[in-house]
Amino acid sequence: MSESIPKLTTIHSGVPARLSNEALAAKERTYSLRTLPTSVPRQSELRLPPDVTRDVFDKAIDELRKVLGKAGVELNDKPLVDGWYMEHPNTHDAYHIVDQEEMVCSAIVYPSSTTEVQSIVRWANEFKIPIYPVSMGRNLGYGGASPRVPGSVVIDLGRKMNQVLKIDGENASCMVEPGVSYFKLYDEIQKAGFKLWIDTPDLGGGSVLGNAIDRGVGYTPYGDHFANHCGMEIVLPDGSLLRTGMGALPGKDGTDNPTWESFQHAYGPVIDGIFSQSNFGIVTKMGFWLMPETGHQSYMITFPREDDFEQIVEIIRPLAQKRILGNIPQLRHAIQELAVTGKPRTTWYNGPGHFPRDVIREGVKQLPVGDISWVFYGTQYGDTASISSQLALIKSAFAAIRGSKFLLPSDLPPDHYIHSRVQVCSGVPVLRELDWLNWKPNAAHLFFSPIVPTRGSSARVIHDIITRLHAKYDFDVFPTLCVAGREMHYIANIVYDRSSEDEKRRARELMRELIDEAAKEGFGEYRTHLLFADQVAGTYNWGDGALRRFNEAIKDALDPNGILAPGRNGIWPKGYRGKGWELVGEKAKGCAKARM
Ligand code: EUG
Repeated sequence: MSESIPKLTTIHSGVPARLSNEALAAKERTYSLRTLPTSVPRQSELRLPPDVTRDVFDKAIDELRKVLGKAGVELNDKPLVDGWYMEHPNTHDAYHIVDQEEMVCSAIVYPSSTTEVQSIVRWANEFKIPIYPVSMGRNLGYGGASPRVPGSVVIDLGRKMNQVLKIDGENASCMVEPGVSYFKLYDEIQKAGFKLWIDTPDLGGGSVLGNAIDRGVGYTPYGDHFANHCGMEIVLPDGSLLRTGMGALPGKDGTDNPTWESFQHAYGPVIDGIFSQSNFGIVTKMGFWLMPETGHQSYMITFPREDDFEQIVEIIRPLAQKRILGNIPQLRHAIQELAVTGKPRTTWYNGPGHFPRDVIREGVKQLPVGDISWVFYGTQYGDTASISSQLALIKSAFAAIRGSKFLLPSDLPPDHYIHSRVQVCSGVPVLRELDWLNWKPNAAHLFFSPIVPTRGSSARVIHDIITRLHAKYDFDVFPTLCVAGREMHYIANIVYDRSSEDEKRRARELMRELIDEAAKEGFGEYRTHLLFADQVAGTYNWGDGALRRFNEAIKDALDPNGILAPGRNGIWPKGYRGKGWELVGEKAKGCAKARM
């Protein structure tokens, strides 16, 4: 099987050489727990775009082949293969929460330049065919590569547009194309010998550009990916090209502006934000700041009682606001200490229903962390003296919690998860987080990701909602909280078995109820799976839907034909509105089967 691990040296989405053994092990474990066949015959034929006949579609595809070449256009008419994280599909959502065949594209196209992206956009306008750009399609847990409107043509930008265009050692910045993964950017920086860090999320296979425009999060001081971008190039829905920030001002003698990757705001309205989590343009280049290498020390603090939760959050708030904490730390529940061992759930529990608290307790007692309820993973940065003064403050603040323990990586065995945290928190992209996926056979995951005030009482409210509803729908609760000084991203990772229609239905119902219950408390999601986008967008309805109307005005102005990613992030072009496309329950238009 090892030769079947895609390598970064042969494909942009591949595994770096340093991780090939780990990747092989991850693949073998995932497949050993799989009961689903690799693929099943398609139930229905090629899924056409809405209101497009096969004849018109074929003619349109012929036209596109003239521009992109035969190999640049691929019909989605073969059996669907879910693959695994490093060999993910661009034909559908590998982590399908509806029928595997429900959210499929009609074709995938592979532009090799911005000019070709512009041609594709003009083609879409001519034939009124919806297009759906993905950078790499690894937005797993949020919809993967699947389009919101079935039958759309997916533009796989990354396959051929995957260059690190620039690394500037002095300015500590870079400019990348959509197909550059964290793995690739890291390798290129090492190869070139720059003493610069990247900022990576928990898994390193995603697109740097794609994650940032979905406003993803990482764990060095540069962890807010969108906040640390600088400069964009965008293909607009009419096929024209735009540069934001200082990039709008041409450099000397036709060069790029010398401060394109240096100053975000430039002059006039800051428009970069409207190209994140939207369907207003296709980002083909994006600049990022890189952090100069520095000293770092990761640590964990464990807490014995479930009820320590509120106090932990109260202690984090001032430490984060004063920037004593070095990064966005993660607070995890003890059950994650079991999950990140990579062992299946049945190692500890074979009974019915969700994982009982006393079984978590018995499980963690056997681990080096012992009988705990919560774990805080933090990292401090700088020289030895400043790290030790920061740590003194942090230790004394958390010492207020009886029975809390402070541990360094050197206090834990070499196979403990903390060593993976050390890498992530110093900008080294990894694969370790995949171990969660051995929890169940055929496992897939879905994230519920509300924003909640960094306040003990609010933390309790959201945690109780999440715990109660997970119990109602029979799912184990995996809380990971990324806690900042004023708000926290509470990420509840719903792990479900893709072979079970019943689990998928329960996962959907759980999500829908979570979104509604959280919204009643004023908590909204920072990001969501594309099938919940309408519902989440609908909760941001202050002023009788003022934000939705504003987004629609922009959408209609920029994309009058409604060809670009209709429905993404709950923004529908005028041609789709009020026709039943919005999905807030189990049914919506455009779906082959009644049940979504
Ligand atoms: C995680 C964090 C996220 C997210 C999805 C997953 C972490 C998983 C902070 O954002 O959106 C361990």
